[in-house]
Amino acid sequence: MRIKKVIANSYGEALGRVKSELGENAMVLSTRSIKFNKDPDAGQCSSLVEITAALDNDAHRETVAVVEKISSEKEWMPGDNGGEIRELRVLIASLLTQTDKAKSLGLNETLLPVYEKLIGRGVNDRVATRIFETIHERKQREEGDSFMGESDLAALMKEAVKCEGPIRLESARPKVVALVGPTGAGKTTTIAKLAARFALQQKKKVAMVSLDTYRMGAWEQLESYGELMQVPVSLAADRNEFERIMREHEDKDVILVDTMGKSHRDLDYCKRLKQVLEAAPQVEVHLVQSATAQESVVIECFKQFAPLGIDRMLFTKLDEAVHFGLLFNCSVRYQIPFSYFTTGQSVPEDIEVAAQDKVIRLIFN
Ligand SMILES: Nc1nc2c(ncn2[C@@H]2O[C@H](COP(=O)(O)OP(=O)(O)O)[C@@H](O)[C@H]2O)c(=O)[nH]1
Ligand SMILES: [Mg+2]
Repeated sequence: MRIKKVIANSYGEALGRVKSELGENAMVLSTRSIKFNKDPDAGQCSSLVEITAALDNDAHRETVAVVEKISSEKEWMPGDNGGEIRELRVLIASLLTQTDKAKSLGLNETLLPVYEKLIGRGVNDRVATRIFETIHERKQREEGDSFMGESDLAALMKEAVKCEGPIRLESARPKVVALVGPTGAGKTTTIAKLAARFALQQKKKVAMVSLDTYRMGAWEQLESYGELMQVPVSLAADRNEFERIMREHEDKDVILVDTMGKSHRDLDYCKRLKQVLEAAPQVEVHLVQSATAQESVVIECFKQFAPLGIDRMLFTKLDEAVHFGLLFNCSVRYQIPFSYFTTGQSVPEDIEVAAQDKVIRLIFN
């Protein structure tokens, strides 16, 4: 990386010199205003501008961060000059659009802020890059600058989000749905919400089964919901018991299976769970995760639970999440349909069927 400091009378002049000395791919790392008294007797004060810039083709991401930082840090500016900040942003944005990465993604002045917005909303860099590569390829195929901006981007992203609607009940046999996932993700609460949907709203025959023999209180939690809704709740300690309970509930429309909360680091746990669930060959597995979880933890969970065969992704605690890029990242990475989103602790209200529009709105709004 080549680093260069330039001092000039104005931002425009300093950026012009950066460009001419380091070339089109130069990136601004920091800017500073230097005040000095031209003529102390006359009280005349003037200022110069110092820009530190670097030349590094892979530093696009850092530069995006620098732009964000510059716009949030006003104290380096002489006075509170909004006009100068805007002018500087425009100049920096035009510099950014000249980097190799921006060029390869077709990030012009319209698209660069949209790219930045996606990154700011938690869409990861690799996923965002893939989106803009697709847009760029489409534009080149269609020979024209038909891409308008955020609304087109939203439409394109919508295509990548899969939703399969609510749990579909089958007439021939009970539908068996198991919620799996890390401790505290909201499995038991969500089972109660689903049971209420089916039993109270749709007047279906419902049973709840808990495989959570590990946590004190987990069973009582489900049982008290069962009592309120008049839905039977059973506890299965092993595969034989689970098989027996399945036979007992052959007349039901839907059997909702709550699983134990164990750490995603317990690798044997998934093996044991798989053996038990195999007693219900048609089981539909929903992986439950919190929308507030760290992406690295979410990725680990997908790895851990993958041997069960994950049919749906179910995200909880949307009410507590700040950014929703995680949902989109998971859509692109795993291509598994969403089933439901939960939005609070109230049973049965705080649950909704997942929808493509909702995911996109959450990301952009
Ligand atoms: N804010 C919020 N809290 C939730 C939501 N779903 C569950 N919870 C809370 O998360 C905690 C753990 O839920 P629980 O169902 O016991 O998780 P489990 O260990 O996966 O069974 C409880 O305090 C729930 O009330 C949700 O959508 N939003
Ligand atoms: Mg639980």
